[in-house]
Amino acid sequence: MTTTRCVAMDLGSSSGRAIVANYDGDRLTLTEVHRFDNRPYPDAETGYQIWNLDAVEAGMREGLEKARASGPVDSVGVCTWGVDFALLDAELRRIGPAVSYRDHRTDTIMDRVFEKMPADEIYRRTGIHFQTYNTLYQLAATQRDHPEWLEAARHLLLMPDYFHYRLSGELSNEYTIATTTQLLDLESRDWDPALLALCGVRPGLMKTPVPAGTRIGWHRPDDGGDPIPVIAPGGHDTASAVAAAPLGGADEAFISSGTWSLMGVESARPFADETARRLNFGNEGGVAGRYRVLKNLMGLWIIQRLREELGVASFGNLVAAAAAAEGWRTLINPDDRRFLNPPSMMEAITGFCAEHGEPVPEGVGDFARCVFDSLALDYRRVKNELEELRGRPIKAIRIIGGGSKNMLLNQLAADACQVAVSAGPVETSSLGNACVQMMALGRFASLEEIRAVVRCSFEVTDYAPRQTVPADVWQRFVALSRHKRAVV
Ligand code: LFR
Repeated sequence: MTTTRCVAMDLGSSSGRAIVANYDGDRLTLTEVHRFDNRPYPDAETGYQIWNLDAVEAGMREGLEKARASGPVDSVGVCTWGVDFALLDAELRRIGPAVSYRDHRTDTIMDRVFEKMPADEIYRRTGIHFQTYNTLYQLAATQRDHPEWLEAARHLLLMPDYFHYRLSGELSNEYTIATTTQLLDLESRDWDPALLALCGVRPGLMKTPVPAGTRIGWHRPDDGGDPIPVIAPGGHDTASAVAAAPLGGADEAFISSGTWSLMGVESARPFADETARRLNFGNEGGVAGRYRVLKNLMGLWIIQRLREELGVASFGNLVAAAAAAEGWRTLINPDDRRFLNPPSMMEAITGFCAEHGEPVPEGVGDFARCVFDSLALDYRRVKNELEELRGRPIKAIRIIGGGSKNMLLNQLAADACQVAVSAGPVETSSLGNACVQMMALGRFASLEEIRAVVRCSFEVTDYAPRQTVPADVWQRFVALSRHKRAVV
């Protein structure tokens, strides 16, 4: 059988990667051919935290060249983090910087938006969870601070759409990434004009979203080589990750674990009733018409920032120190707003402890352990909420993404949630990205087929609960997790 070779551009909020996926009709393999840093930095002109889109584009082009140098490329597609966007003018030039969702410009804007349309109404229309950084609020901040950018804009492209445009010259908006904006009508799957008006966006700035798996156009290499189809995967990295997650049925929850922990279930129908609204579940659009009924939890971001601040050489050292530290000693609410982007993560944690009477962590191990313990308890909170929402038990949890390599956190998740946890594969965003391209090329007929091949191509590790969480620890966490959440 012939081999299909697709390039997944997996652009994350700390690094970008070009990954070649190979499918020989039997098994899938992944090879990383290029990796580069991608971090927001302060813009000299506006003071905003912004992305260096030109550097990302250069990294992406270099990655594609390396992929071509190593063999024929059947197609290429880009997936990225959610919500951030670029504005283009009538000449297709960028207007203003691409601001990062971690910028503080949206800190107080939600209430201003709710004055114009109540939160319940926004949820009823979109079925999307409230997060300070959703595109809706970023655009409201743009309208407040830089209305001239919106005046001049003729196209709004989410990050994957922008890079698809740079590769192919074609303008498009892809559905899964469009759902992260909180501007899409849940039913029609098209932009909601009333919501666009709310944040000063003229109709026509975005195109009707195309489904994942749509061929956007062609990339014509500078050296005159054969044109390469540019195929939109699930443009949202989480959509791509879940597409490749070998889920074991409707009652298995996923946690896509990386900078964020995205926890939820896959569903054929959205959940946007009163319970879903009260619990703030989002219905992000998935591949093949499915929904990801999920929440964003602060995830490994806190630990990434701590590692930098504490000067710990490797992530493994940090996990080892945490494993040796006392469990359930200090608890935090990882979703507290202060952790979204503080000047110092250590100070943010000690400040939280002082305010809530939690013992202050005393060394690297204590700090890291407090984050892992608290994340595991957060998983339990969301598991309980998913059970309330769906009226049936969650029977198992699958952890995918880079964070699934963290054996301590995997075990803590099994202990806190008291269900079996299965960890892996690791590179699910790239995998799902490439597999959806392969589906568009006719190599796979369905998500089920993709998942069956993923299952026999990659290792997973199973964890069973080993201990239970003391009742008083859980009560403490519940009390702490009620306040000032940034993301859920
Ligand atoms: C994960 C992710 C989340 C999104 C967050 C910010 O990489 O895409 O799904 O909420 O980044 O965009």
